Amino acid sequence: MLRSHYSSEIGEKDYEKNITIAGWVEDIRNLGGIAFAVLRDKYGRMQITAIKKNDEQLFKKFVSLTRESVIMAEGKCQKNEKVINGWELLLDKMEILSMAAAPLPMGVVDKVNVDFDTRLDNRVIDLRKDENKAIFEIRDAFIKYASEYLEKKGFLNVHTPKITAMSSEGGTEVFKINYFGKIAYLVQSPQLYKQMLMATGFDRVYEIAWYFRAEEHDTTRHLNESTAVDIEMAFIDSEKDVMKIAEEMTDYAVERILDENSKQLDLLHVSPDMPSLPYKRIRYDEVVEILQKEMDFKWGDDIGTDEENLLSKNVDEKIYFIVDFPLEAKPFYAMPRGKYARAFDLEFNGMEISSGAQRIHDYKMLLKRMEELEINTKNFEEYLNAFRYGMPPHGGFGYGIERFLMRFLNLKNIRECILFPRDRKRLVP
Ligand code: AMO
Repeated sequence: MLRSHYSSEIGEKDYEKNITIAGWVEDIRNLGGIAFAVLRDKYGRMQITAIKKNDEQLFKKFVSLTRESVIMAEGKCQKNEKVINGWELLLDKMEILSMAAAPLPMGVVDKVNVDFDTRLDNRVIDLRKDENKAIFEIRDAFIKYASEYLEKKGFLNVHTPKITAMSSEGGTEVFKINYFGKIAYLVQSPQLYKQMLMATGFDRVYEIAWYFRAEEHDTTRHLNESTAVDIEMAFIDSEKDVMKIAEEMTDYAVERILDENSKQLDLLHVSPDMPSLPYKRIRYDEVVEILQKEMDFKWGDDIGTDEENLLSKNVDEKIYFIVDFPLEAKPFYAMPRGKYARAFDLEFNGMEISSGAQRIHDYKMLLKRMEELEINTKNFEEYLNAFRYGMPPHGGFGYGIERFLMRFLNLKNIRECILFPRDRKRLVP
């Protein structure tokens, strides 16, 4: 037996014909002489009807099915106006591919709300729900369209190491691992490598990157393992060239998702209306003025969650850049402009979804900056070497995929946007 159709492929042409469908038994009702099951596959659902008097053995096997068992069913496709889609399969033959244990740890179609931890503990079953699948279909679309945009703009897709002996770029704790007796780290971002690649002549690179951060946060917006679209581009004039890519990439991906993924957006009840380009730019100095009206905030302070929330209440746009940060607020590699850094954050409904900068490309200037910040340059020798033999001006950004999705889809917890979240307490499944 082999699947001949997905439920969604069945149409007028198939009525009265023999078809084979396969999937999960979502629900089963035995009315004595007749029984009905709803079979769910990747694209939808279809009713299977079994009649006792047609084949008693088959009927017995059919009604013994537990919810969420996996079957392959063959039979005639017939019209039935009373059921989903207007057709049903009149069962003729059935193969049980996997009988599901009962009871289920959580339901797939039940309207009962289970708590988030139970959902994550049973993520495989949780992901059978249409609305949860839809998040990952949009996630796939976002990555596809962001990549499509970057490819069109001449960016090369790369993969940099995730295990490194080099020190991290700073600003966060990293995971230490034992690498054949040597100390190594899981990278916090591809930062150092993507900059090194600017000395190769690739000019423009991007990576769908993994970030590993040993932060002790336990919030709805932090993960210890997260993903990002990272880019780096050479021969730029300033950070403005990088910001243009960030906003155009967002706009392109959103437009494509709106065109192609209306089914998923409807399921998630979202109709995102994004502002047109260019996105608003707010200088850090203006941010200080806005915040000082309502809270204790000094020039140079970090913009944390409370500050971001307050700021977004005072800014009309839902997505905007914060620019001209104090130099001290940004990592050592950010290009200075007086007391400011040529750096930016992209905020989406009061949460940072991306940050980037023009970087220092001059070897001596970079050394000086690292020394000012009392960074041990010995730990960065390989990185620094890349700046000694010809490094063009460059910049880039890291763009959190889960953060973007959380905001774009109005989800309350970032864990909704990654298949198997890793947080302080969760290492399984
Ligand atoms: P940053 O540390 O700001 O910058 O990270 C870039 C983006 O990655 C996402 N992000 C996270 N998402 C979920 N959980 C986390 N713990 C987490 N940490 C970061 C955010 C953030 O905006 N190297 C620089 C980028 C660059 O300059 O190119 C960097 O890593 O959306």
